[in-house]
Amino acid sequence: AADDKFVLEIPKVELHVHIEGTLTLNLRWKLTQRNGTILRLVPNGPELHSLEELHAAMDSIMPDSSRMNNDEERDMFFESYFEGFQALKTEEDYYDLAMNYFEHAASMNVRYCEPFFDPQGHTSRGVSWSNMMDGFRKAQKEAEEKLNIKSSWIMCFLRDHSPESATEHYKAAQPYRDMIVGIGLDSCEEDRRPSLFEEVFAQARGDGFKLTMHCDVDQKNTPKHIRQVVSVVAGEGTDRIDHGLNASDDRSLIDLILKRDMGMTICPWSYLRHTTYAKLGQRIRALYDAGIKITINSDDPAFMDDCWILHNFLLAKHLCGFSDRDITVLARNAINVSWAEQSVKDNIL
Ligand code: ES4
Ligand code: ZN
Repeated sequence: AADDKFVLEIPKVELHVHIEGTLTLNLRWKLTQRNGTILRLVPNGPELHSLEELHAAMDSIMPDSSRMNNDEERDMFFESYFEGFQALKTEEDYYDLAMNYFEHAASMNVRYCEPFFDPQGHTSRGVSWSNMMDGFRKAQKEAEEKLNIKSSWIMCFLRDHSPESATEHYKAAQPYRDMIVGIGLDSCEEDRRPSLFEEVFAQARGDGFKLTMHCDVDQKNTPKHIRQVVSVVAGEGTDRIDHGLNASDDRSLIDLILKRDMGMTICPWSYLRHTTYAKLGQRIRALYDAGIKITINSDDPAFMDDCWILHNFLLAKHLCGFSDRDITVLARNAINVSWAEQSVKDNIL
């Protein structure tokens, strides 16, 4: 539609996208063929022998076709997400993964991004830091030169792994610190409160990294987790919240987030499996109307019907009735709460 042209063309900043969640089925098939690895959708699932079988397997677990409840669905998502990691081995694989994302993002006029990566999901399979980071770095440089898209990485710790593992990975990443702007926390939140990771986050803050943490939507204890992320972890809370949509139901949380002027990364497509369109629109709108600097992002496009940042902007627009002026505010929010250098921020919109 003609009015979608504005949403496509506005220069964007993306702050919540898991690079492993951008592994499209086409690319996964290509890497699997190249490396001769076994392809499955989930750890104990049947071996898949063609791109068509991979597509069919993914379709069979997509939320709208399923009879699963929220917990089962979340577990199925994580199983399939981490199984995708199996396709990634060589430096070239990591280059291809990152380049594929940068190309999608550039085509939607993303000018700067801060993608997440999950090192523990790679080192645990015996992949070296240099394969991972050198591949990412090569893609990052090429994307800046050829696609006009700048980037800096956010290293996430898997919250279902131990705090000790997080600390080990934090130390091991130091040779690559020039590529990494922030530290995040992701993976399955069940019984894994943010403050378990206080120590490593405090150290990262002391070393000059920015901090953010996932508070997934409608999990057990979500409001408690949001409160820790805002005001407890690393002494004064983190710098941004990833998701955190439940704050919309709690005026005291909204006030805390406003007081600290924290950004929130919202990924509308990710929430469709939890909720109705009306409720989702209301929640996003409540945060926006309260004046919180929310941003629109894609999360895991390859696991979400191939919906990238543009589709998430369009979904937010239709759910919340955002005008072009609102879209501009959202795009500007992402610039403001990004961790780019001021000179980069000044040259986006
Ligand atoms: C994630 Cl949707 C979601 N939640 C938590 N961690 C994640 N990692 C990748 N996608
Ligand atoms: Zn996420």
